[in-house]
Amino acid sequence: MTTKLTPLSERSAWKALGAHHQKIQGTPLSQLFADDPARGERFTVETGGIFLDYSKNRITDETLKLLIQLAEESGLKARIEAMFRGDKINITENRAVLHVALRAPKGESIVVDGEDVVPPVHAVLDKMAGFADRVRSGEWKGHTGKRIRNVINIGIGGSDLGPVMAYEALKHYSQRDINFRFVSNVDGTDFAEAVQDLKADETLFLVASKTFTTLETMTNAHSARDWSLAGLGGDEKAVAKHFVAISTNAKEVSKFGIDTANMFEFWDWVGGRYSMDSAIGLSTMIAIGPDNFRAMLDGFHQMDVHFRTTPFEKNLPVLLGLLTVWYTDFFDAQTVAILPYEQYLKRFPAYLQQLTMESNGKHVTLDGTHVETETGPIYWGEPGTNGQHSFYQLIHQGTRLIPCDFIGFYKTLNPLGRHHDMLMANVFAQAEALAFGKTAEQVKAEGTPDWLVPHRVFEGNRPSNTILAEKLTPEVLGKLIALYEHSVFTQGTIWSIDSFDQWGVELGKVLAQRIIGELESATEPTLTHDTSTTNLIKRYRKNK
Ligand code: G6Q
Repeated sequence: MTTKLTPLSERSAWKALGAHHQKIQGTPLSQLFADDPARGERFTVETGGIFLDYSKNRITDETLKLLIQLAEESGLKARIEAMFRGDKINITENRAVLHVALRAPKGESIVVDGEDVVPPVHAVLDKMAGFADRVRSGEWKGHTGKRIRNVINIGIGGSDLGPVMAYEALKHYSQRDINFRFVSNVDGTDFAEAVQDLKADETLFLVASKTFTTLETMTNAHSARDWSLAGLGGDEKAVAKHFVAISTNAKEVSKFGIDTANMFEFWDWVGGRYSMDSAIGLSTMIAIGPDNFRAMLDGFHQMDVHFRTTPFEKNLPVLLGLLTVWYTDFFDAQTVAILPYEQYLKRFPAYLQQLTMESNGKHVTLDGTHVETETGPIYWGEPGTNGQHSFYQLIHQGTRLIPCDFIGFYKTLNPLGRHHDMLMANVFAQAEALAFGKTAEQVKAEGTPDWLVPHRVFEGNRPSNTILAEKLTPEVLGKLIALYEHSVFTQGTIWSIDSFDQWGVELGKVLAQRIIGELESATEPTLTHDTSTTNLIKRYRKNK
């Protein structure tokens, strides 16, 4: 099913933005700040303790007005409502997109195909809580009667990146006498290293797979089963005590040998990369406990309400999304750097890579035509201050424009001498240096010899957002993730793309299935690939 859309280039705000860009692109940030002494306070917005300073962006009031007009002309309001209402906005898979239902409070109602999905969401959360409490307290025993000391999540993509990120982000709140590990790669090293120092009778595997057919996950799950049985004397009954499943596919779960009583369900209206707050987050809940998990959901929900009800000019995810469109399409920015100044957020950039790039890495619009502009930028990043000693050079003095999101907190979870002030001084210093740079005159005035001056000039005019919150709690993490989820939604709406499918990952999977047979075949296979692929396969077969 396709809908006819007004092409982006025909939306009047888009045309106006093009002309406006011509007019302001040469105006440096230093000028914009000089012209408006209140800019640093004016271009900020706060909701539920998440503060966004977007003043160091190459925008004026007119830019904002036009970007908001663009959001309106692109039907953002109606599309937000359609998502929250449970309309099947993922048109290529004919699915509703309801990660917002995963954090809807009890008593709310969202109906999909005639069923209110909120009560089942809470039933699964309650079941997860019961199980998590039993594992945490030691009441849940392994096959030999020992308590669980190791929890290993087996999953990949959306069934891995969220759980890993959340575990790392919320480690401060985790139960420290249980080890948490994550196996995703089909490379046997991932599994081998994860279990090499563990005992099977103390180890619980969470097999997290929406489809329960994913090659990597099922291969790892089978190896885990073999490893467990080998360590537990081969008694098949052990599986029930050492394996639980998180899936939408009860049939495949029982086929694997996991009792569906030990299955935690979710639904086809939860996309993989939007699923860390569903049962896919079971490892998170075991680590931090049900109360903290619910606090995280509450954080998500607060940002959902903000996104749905706040006028665009004060709406954090909308502003963040529109700024990304502004740089991607008018300044030809190729990437966005995510720079958390919080060690616990070390996997946050990797998590956001999937969220943003799998969602908006599309070149076809909802009506099946080729997009007219660039879409999803490349997201990447590392925690500060480490990045400063490696790739920041290119952001400061390279030839590319790289909008940056700095994320910092007023308080640290690990107060240690002056560390936190030093850390935060670097956030403010980097954003300042990027925006305002250092002129040749300033460099000369420092006594720099003439020949060296050009090397030491910082052009500045490099945009960034600064996001601040009190401290990294489960609630704040939920808000931050929802902030980016809805920013992605905003971008996808402007570009009129389906941010919720991922057909781009299919072709490689199909080809790999065929090649697996060719690599493993006992007789010489007839290869009909291109000459490069054929040659590589032959070479591998000869040398393996
Ligand atoms: C996410 C994608 C993808 C998915 C994995 C794992 O949006 O769909 O990353 O999460 O391919 O899929 P399963 O959970 O079905 O194993």
